[in-house]
Amino acid sequence: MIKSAVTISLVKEAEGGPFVFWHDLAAGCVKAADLGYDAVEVFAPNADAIPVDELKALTAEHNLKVAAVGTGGGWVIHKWHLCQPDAASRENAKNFIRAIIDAGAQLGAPAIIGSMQGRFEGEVSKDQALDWLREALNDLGEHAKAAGVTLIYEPLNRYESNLLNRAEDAVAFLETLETDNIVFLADLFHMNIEEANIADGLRTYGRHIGHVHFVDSNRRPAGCGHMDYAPIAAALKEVGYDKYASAEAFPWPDSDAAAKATIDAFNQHLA
Ligand SMILES: [Mn+2]
Repeated sequence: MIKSAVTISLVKEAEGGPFVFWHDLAAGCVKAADLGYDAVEVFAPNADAIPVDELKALTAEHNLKVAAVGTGGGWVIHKWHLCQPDAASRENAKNFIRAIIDAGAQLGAPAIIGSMQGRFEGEVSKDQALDWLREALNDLGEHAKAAGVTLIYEPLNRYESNLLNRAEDAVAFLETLETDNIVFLADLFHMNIEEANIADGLRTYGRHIGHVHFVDSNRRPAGCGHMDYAPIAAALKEVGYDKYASAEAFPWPDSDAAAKATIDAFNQHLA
């Protein structure tokens, strides 16, 4: 059975971004539980800002899980990523992600590498960037495995990264990794831009899908754009997907309405 989750961002610098609830874990957990969500996905500025004990207490009180933790604060706040030309920035990016993997693992939550993958530009060739990404995912994937969690890699659309935009390319890249602990995040907003057919893209990811960002074509909450969810739901069932569909969407028209719209769409299509 697919499980529902909703995002809570604690990152001031990310305001305006596609997260449903903002700045208040306790309030977000109350609302998530009231609407019947199974879990929350937490985006924090860094590992130390993930209040592990508080989150354990809140999720226990409200019968929620932590679906995943984001790592994009390293990019949003520090402009670090895994493919920067200087080794020190790449190392900062890896250390930043490693610490979030460890914090998430204490909550049973895998970390997501999205914007921290970076891009190739200037003096860095695509092959060089992919080599650095491969090395980082092998290292961080094994680190996550030792901590008892998977590591989630999120292919992004062309306006956010020029590394691996499509399912076919991402799966081919996965086959070159040494670690077996990387799973894909199928973000329906990114896939709507890049895939010829979203359902086919989900079948290409197949059993490697470890997380879904459940969102509409315009990054508004599911049901507020022109996404056709019936074939998407059929493809997810076909590949046996049974993890989280998480609302990573703009808080449109506001946080509460976005959370309600998403859980309604989840119950209609994925439950
Ligand atoms: Mn996403």
